[in-house]
Amino acid sequence: LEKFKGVFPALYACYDDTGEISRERTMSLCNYLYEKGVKGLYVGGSSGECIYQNLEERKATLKYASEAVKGKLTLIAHVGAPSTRESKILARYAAELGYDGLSAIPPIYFKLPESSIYNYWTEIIDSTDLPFFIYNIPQTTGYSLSLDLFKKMLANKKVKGVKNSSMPVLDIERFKRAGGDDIIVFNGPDEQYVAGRLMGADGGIGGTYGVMPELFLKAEEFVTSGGFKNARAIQGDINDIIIALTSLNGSMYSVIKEILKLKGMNLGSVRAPLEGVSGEDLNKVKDIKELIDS
Ligand code: HMN
Repeated sequence: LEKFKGVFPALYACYDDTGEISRERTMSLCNYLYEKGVKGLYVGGSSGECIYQNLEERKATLKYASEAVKGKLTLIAHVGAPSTRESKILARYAAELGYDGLSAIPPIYFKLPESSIYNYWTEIIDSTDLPFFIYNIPQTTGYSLSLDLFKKMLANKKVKGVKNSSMPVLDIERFKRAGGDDIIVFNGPDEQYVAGRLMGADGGIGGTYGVMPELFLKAEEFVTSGGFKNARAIQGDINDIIIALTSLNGSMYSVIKEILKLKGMNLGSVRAPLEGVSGEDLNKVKDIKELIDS
């Protein structure tokens, strides 16, 4: 499981100027993050705007990321989709491409009982031989993974852990305690990376890593070496930046993409209904970039 321990940026959706998935831009973002020294990538998650893309588009992104960094970075494919059928198509495709692991949110839109969530994840898991990581993100799905269902899922040997984006760090401790060294727990809330690591997370997957990979890699280094005072200081810097990123109009991902544009990496914009940055706020983007660079 060593290859799943560390800093995993959640890959941003990369579009061309007409809003279509861009092979070139996806590959250059993957290469950029590889050169920064991250451990792996989480492809097609929230930051990948998965829910606003059709199957062909999601397959294209999975393919381009693997073309860029397969064998160099650990690749996890997020395959959660509205139906079980579509999720399995994505899962099998990721396996064909040679991905290292799979992940999925619980079913969305209809509020389904835990038995349906169990069946959904199990059908995805049964469709390939890949290790599977549950994606717990109650803020967006409305379902908060229970310890009961987690333990039930762990009975399946292909379930190798959870990407936990719920805010209580206690959840990370409980999930890690339930699976110990046999599983990987990924910290989800970037604002609590250091806390998550201390409470048992083996690393993290995050939506803001891509715009400031150096800071998360540094925080990781300090946590590993036991330099907690320094780790906390970096977490503070990270949190100033996250608060700034989420203070403008437009989605956080559009703010991030504007910053990356200023750094010379054009990933296009975000897909509606996510909104771009506009007006006065475009000037503020420059200040946030400076905050990151300082
Ligand atoms: C992904 O799936 O693409 C992200 O990793 C999701 C991730 O856990 C984010 N959580 C939410 O969006 C609720 C965080 O990285 C989040 O963006 C960050 O903590 C800033 O609030």
